[in-house]
Amino acid sequence: MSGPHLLTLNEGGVDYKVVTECRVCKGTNLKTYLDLGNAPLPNNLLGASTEIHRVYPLRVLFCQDCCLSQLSVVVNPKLMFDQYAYHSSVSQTFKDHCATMAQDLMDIWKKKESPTKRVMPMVMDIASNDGCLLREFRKEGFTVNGVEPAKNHMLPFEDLIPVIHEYWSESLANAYTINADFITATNVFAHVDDLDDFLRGVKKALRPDGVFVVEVPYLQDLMLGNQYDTIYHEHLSYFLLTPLKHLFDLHSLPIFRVERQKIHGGSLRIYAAKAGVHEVEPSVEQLLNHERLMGYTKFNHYQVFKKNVEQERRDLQKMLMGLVGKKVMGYGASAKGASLLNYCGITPFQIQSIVDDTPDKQGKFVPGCGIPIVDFSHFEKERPDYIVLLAWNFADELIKKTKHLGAKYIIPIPWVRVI
Ligand code: DWN
Ligand code: ZN
Repeated sequence: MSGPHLLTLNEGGVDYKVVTECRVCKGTNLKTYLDLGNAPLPNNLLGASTEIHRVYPLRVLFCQDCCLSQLSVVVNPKLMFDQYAYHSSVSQTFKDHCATMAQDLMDIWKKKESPTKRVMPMVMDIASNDGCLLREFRKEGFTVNGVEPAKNHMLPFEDLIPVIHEYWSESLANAYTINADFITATNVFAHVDDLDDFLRGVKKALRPDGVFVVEVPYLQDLMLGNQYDTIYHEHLSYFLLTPLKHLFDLHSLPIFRVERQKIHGGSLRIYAAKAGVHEVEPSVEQLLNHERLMGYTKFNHYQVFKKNVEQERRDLQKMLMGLVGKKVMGYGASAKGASLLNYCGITPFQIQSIVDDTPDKQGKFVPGCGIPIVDFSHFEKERPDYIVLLAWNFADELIKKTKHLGAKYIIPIPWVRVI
């Protein structure tokens, strides 16, 4: 949807490519089930509301061969991730999730019986962002290493955590002797175009009996929770277990356990290892059956999503138009927030500003809709009548921090409501 300052699409330019084959199975049986129009890159925040920026088509395709949902274009990752405004440590809920994950992996390590077991397990976190998960691993007693392309995510020297500032790839794995007991990749697998190269690198960097742990937003939760706002250009793939199993089998890295996690509106955590190392647990077959029985392996199942999304857009627009004249602020200048605001055509006319506790985002503007991002003190100064929770996945945490303001809350997902 067009916001106030959009440019036209860069047809034929070099900053994105059009997807013609499925990134998992290489099939060409791809069918569109959702078109969200043209959208800007949600974390490429603007220095001024009038700053020029580009938009790209935002369309989701379903592969009728392996059931992977994927965007119809791939934007050059360097445009999105060389500088990355998102800092995962800002959320306490996510920090707690990381602490639990570190304990879970340490439990696996403690139970492991092997004559070649190290004293301290070594974990490498791919796309380590601001080191949120690495710090929790270190507290648990792991030796830690990070890989993170964003140049603005250099960890302070005092942290003593080595980070390779590159994009993960097979050639990077070849360039270093890594030999990790665990490799983790949370909220990055959906960002990756060449998953084959990524997995070849993982296989190379993992010890023979090492474990690879991936967390991705789960497509079933996205559909059931009407989380259309989590569709944006950073997320190239929307995963079910079905295509993930297909992909990991192709690389002889069988998934031996799968868990559903609550984080980020519902995620899948999968555990994989080299063939023959771990017995495959029943959780894998159970979830595959569930996806099939619920209809997720058939295109028809996805067609209702479009109607729900359009209805939600109308409802949000109607509610916000009804509040014009009131003070309405947002909380959480999330990527999903930018996606939602652009799709729904919201401007500073309806939401005057958005508070975000990430210093890198403050003083900037959400691309497309031009809404300013401000620091927390603005809540105290402005005393809003309504706060729109644009990071609804952290609603409890955001409400706890703002309860004293006495504002009403608007939660836009899965359906627009005021509490
Ligand atoms: O995969 C991705 C996910 C995991 O994270 C990305 N591609 C980018 C990012 O998506 P997002 O921006 O939608 O994620 P969050 O974590 O839902 O964003 C929350 C936003 O809210 C951040 O900008 C931080 C902010 N926030 C805050 O200011 N105060 C959050 C909390 C909890 C707070 O107390
Ligand atoms: Zn496919």
